[in-house]
Amino acid sequence: MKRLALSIITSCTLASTTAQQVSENIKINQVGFYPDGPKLAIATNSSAKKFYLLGESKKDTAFKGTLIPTGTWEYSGETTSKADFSSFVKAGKYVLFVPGLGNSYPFEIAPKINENLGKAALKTFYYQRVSVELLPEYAGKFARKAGHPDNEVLIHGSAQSVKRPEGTKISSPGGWYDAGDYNKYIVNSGISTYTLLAAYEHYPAYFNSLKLNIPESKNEVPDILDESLVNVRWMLTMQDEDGGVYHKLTNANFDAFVMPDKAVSPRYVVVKTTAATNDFAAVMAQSARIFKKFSKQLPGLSDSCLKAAEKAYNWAKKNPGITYEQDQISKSFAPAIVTGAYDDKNLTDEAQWAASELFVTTGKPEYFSEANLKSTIGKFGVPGWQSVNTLALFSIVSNKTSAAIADIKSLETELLAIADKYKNYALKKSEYGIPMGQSKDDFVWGSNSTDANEGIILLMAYDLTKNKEYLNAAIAALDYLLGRNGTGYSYVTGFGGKPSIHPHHRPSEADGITEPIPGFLVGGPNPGVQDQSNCPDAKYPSTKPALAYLDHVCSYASNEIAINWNAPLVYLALGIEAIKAGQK
Ligand code: 9MR
Ligand code: 9MR
Repeated sequence: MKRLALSIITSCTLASTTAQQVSENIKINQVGFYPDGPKLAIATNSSAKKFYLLGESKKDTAFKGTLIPTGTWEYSGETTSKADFSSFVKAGKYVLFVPGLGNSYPFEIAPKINENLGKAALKTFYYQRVSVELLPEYAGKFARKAGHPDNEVLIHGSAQSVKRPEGTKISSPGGWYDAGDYNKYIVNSGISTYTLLAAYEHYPAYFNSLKLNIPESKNEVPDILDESLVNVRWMLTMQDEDGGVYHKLTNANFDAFVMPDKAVSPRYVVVKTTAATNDFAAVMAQSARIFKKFSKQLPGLSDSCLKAAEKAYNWAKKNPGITYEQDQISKSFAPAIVTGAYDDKNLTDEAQWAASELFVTTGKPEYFSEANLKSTIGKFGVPGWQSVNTLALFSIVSNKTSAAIADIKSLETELLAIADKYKNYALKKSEYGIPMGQSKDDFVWGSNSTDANEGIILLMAYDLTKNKEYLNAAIAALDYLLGRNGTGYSYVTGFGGKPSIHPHHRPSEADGITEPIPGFLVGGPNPGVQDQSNCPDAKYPSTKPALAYLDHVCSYASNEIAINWNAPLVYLALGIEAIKAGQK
């Protein structure tokens, strides 16, 4: 009798502990949802039939629903059930309870739910600034000394010219650190800067009033443009007198994991390449038209950008096939350079992008014919640093450039066709209800940026059609990054109940502060595991595409941060905010 009573008590206690426990098997956006937006969670490896939405006290059931089994996600190996509570609209703080599993991480339902997240994601660019001190009034506890003055950068043998022989010193300060490392790469700067400027260009009313608390916040230029300008100005210093643009400004080897001011090895600019020069031309052409509206505040800037763009474009036309060959360069010149390559053998998309941006800015039809976008219909894809012609599509479609009118319909149709692929997959097929994972190839180095860039395509399609399904699929792309994914992590530092906490990011590691700088999107699952040798003491928990993620500082192939990953997060989170606020 006594024994029985005891065992009843034990099992009751167990049941209630389960009820209180956070379950790793409930995948949900850990930041939260808009009251009038879609709300979905995924229960994995569970046979439960019902789910319960509980208030903060975890006692009252605010909503009860049926779990709908959806099968097995091949990229994670989990069986999945959907918990859809979109019809529940009351703002507040909640957890989702699934019998047999436990509670989800907490989340909120609130208007403007992505505002703080989006602002933090944008503020990371300030934290990546090169050559300047970060002051406590803007950086809080992450204040730090200036690093890498870059006012005496050496011309590497690979970059020498008659006017600038090897060893000549040039000044090329400022810009943003690329990633977890301290180098600056034009190719990756191209898409990153474009994406922030495009966010402004597509949602000007929203960004006109968005404040980030950066040193320029009090001037009369929107903060997102001030921040972008930091990198635009650096990029301008990377153009040689003949119009060509150096591929990167770099150390010979990666710096140690020290704060920026402690990293003092010599810096070089290396060979001028076609990709870097055309990416530069595209961003300068885009800058010229955006900063034209601020010619009172920034006199002469727009003209300088356009001149630089045209000069670069002409250089690339004369030098259409110069790829970046790091091994070759290192064999021919000293020192050998072993930092990021951003090498790309296909240079057509860069030329198309540069011509298209010049067309949108100048209206000159010859640029449009040179871009020859028609030849790519049916072959545009998700943008990335290596694949930039879809950015041309974005600019032409959103600017409705008149001379292109005859062709604009086919470009719009193309954009919608790509978006449909992701919308239909997310809303009709995906076990997780996400655009991500339609193909195994989505899970590459920096896979989280694939997801965010898919989100941008969906927002562009929403903009064109006002069909809410595109918006909902874009929100699902953000849900993925914030917890509704195979690993259950929120891949944005500082956000959610289970955020990434050990990014491969030198300042976050070396600053002596426990938590990483907030707002960074880590690379995400990548079954390539190219960093195995750098992680002798830590193992990826799985090599399944959606689970191959390691929250360890050693893991640069799954847990680094990078400007080209954060920029689409900014666009996605704040683009959604702008739409929800009715501010185009
Ligand atoms: O920190 C570097 C990171 O930014 C790069 O993405 C990565 C791949 O090129 O390399 C990292 O540097 C590592 C180097 O490749 C090997 N030695 C250890 C370095 C720091 O972990
Ligand atoms: O994001 C880049 C990824 O697509 C490549 O596969 C990888 C290896 O070449 O390099 C990544 O870029 C890194 C760059 O080379 C150096 N800075 C850190 C970048 C992010 O890891």
